[in-house]
Amino acid sequence: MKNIDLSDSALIVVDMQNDFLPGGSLEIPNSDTIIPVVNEYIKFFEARGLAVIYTRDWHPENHISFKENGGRWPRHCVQNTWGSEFHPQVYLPKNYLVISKAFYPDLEAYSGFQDTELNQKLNEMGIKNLFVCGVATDYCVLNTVLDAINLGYKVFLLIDAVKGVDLNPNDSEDAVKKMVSAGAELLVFEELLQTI
Ligand code: VGL
Ligand code: ZN
Repeated sequence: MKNIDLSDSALIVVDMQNDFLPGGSLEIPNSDTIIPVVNEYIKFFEARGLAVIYTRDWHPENHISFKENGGRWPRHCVQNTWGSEFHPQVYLPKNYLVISKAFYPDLEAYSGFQDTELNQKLNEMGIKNLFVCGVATDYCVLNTVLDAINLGYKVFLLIDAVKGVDLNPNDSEDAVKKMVSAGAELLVFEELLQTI
């Protein structure tokens, strides 16, 4: 059994938006399979009065990451469109915080900390431990986790509730290795349940 102190903890749900799920423009294969366990985590945190924070990719139409603008991705998560909305099956508790990122046309931002108020909000709430789930393991989850560790947070990567793009077959696996060697601890929902 792992020794996990849930005080000063927050759940970070990364980019669970329509465009990253099946039927979206940057569909991540099988990403819908993590929705039930993502929801379990959200309900677990909500039930204990712990913070739940959702990041969202929030691009302007002329974003640099789109193929039409010279980038590598199909147009996705354009502000105030269906694609950027949270997937309807992803549970939203009564109280939650949304952090929008990658909203400058000329800047890619995979990390939820880049050009956002996320670190400041977490400091205000006295959060020290972050539990991270969502998509994509090899982009936004990876960069959010690495930034969090560099900022001094203890990070638990919820390995049963992440999914990657895998443009190259091992990208997600490599990303997990990078996060673990940087100091992230892997956790599955069953282990979290055992802490109570
Ligand atoms: C992401 C690719 C492009 C992500 C965002 O949320 O991981 N991936 N934009
Ligand atoms: Zn994006």
